[in-house]
Amino acid sequence: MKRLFISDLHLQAERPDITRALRYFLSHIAPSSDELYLLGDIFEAWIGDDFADPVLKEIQPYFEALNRSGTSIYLMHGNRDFLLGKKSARKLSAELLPEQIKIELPKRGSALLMHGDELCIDDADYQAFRDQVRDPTWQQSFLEKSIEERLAIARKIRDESQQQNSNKEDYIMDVNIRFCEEILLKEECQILIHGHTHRPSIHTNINGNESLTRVVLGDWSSSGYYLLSNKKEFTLSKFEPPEDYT
Ligand code: LP5
Ligand code: MN
Repeated sequence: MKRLFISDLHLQAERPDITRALRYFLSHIAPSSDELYLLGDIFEAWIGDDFADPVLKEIQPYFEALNRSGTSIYLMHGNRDFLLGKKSARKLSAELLPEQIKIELPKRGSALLMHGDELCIDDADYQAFRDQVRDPTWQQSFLEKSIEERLAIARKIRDESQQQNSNKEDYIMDVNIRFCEEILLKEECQILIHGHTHRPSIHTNINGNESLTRVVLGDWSSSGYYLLSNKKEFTLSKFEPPEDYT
C-alpha cells in the first residue's frame, strides 16, 4: 500500500506556478500511489461551493484522471477552505474526511491525520476566531451573502490575519507539543501527520517521548512537498517540475 500526503498548497488564480506544481504532481508523481491524502488549505480561501473557482476547473481533469487510474483521494478541511463542501469534493474526485482521522500504516503503527490549526492552542485569538467561523449558524449567514460580499469579507479577514501574525511570537504560531503528545496518547496513535505551520520536518520524538513521531508537511510554491509512506519508505520530499513542463 503506497500513500501520499500533501497540504497547504494555497491554490489561487494569482499563483499559476502552484497550480503547475500540482498538475505535475498529479500526473507524474501520484499515479503510482493507492491513496492520496489532501490535509487542508488546498485553496487559499474558499467562500462557498457556488463560486466558480477557475483553479478548481483547471485541476479537475487531473484529479479525475488520477482517480480513474486507481488512486483513492481523500480531502480534509484547513483553516482557509473549511467551507468546501461535498459538491466541490466530488469535482476533485475526493471523499471529504472529518477534522481528525486515524489510519493504520503497516509496520509503523496508527497515524492521526489533522490539518494542524487545532494543535496551535497557545494562539488564543485564533482559537476564538476558529470557534466563531466553524459555527454552523455563522457559516449559514455568511453563505447567504452575495459572492462579492463574501470575497470582500475573506479579503478583510486575510489582511487582518496577516497583520496580526506579524506581531505574534514564533511559538504561538506553532503547535503545542504537550498537546500533540496528549492527543496521540488519547487516540492511541504513534504518528501525527499534519500541515498548517509551514515548517516541514519529521520529528522523531514528541515532548521527549521517543515512541512518537510527528510529520509536518510543507507549504507549496513553484515547488511542493509530499510525504510518502509504504512498507519500505517513510520520507518527506520536495519536488519541482522540470523547466520544460508547461
Ligand atoms: O492561514 P494563516 O497561516 O495565514 O493564519 C492562520 C490563522 N488565520 C486564519 C485566517 C485565514 O488566514 C484567512 C481565511 C480566509 C478564508 C475564509 C473564507 C471564509 C470566511 C468565512 C467563514 C464563514 O485562519 C491565524 C493563525 C495562524 O494560522 C497560525 O496558526 O495565527 O489566526 C489569525 O490570525 C486570527 C486572528 O488572530 C483573529 C482573526 C481576525 C479576523 C478579524 C475579522 C475582521 C473582518 C470582519 C469582516 C466583516
Ligand atoms: Mn492552515
